[in-house]
Amino acid sequence: MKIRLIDVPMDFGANRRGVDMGPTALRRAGIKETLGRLGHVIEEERRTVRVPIAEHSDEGDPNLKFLDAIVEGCRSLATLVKESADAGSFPLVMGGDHSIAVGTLAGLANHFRPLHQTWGVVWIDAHADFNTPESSPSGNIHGMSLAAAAGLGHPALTGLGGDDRKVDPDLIVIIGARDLDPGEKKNLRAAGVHVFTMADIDRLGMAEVARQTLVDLLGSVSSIHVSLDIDSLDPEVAPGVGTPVPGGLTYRELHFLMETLCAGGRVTSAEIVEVNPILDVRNQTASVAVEMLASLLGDTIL
Ligand SMILES: [Mn+2]
Repeated sequence: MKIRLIDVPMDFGANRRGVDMGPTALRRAGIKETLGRLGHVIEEERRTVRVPIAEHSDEGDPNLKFLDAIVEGCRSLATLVKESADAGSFPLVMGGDHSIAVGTLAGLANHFRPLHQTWGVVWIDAHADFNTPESSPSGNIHGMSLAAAAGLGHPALTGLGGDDRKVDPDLIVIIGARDLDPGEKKNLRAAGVHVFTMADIDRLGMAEVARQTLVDLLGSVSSIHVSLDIDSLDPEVAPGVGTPVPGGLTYRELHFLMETLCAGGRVTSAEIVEVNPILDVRNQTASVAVEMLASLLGDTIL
């Protein structure tokens, strides 16, 4: 398979500097070599997603911090993601904070729409990123990106790259959630997004969660996008994240989920976000992220 690496050094959506170095950390952890060894042809997206420097930028509305800078970066990312998918290359977007999903999902929507193809999103995250400016306690846009893709929130985000709704909320599955804001919970219920919380994973086991995701919830779609927020893992496994939440996925649970998604044969794009090397321990979090992506992209035990 052809895989196109797209670097997005974005940190405007989070409240911590450092996540802009995520793509560098993933490269140091050998993402290119690891995926190459699996037999993939790795392409480099050489055009840069323009992200201004935070200290030179104006925060703007405290309920939508750095909206202009994020919209600018996401617009250019949407174009690169669409072009990669149109060219038959698997877009692998390397963040950056999770606000970049606004761009990734807009690009995918613009790719799939003319093909009349149905597609779904598996969002693996400690959070749901389903806030609106009204419900968000922090005003950080990385907590609003999935809602925006589902058509909820500020028009500059929901309308980015075209139509207001990028993804049908019925075809969004969140896995690993354990830290949701009160207004966000209401948004999720009203939209009809399916959420597997950590408690669901405890009760059902990851094998059953993966089965329900692929068969019961996304059985009808021809393509699946995987958005992997590395803070879905327990902070003991992945300490280099801006918003760690205890009680997360084990190394093995996430690995098994990646293997099962791969075996389903319908994953056609992915993004990895929130790797923050300045909060990390010897690049451990980026290394774990690379191992997880390798499993998503065909690495098997036997
Ligand atoms: Mn997230």
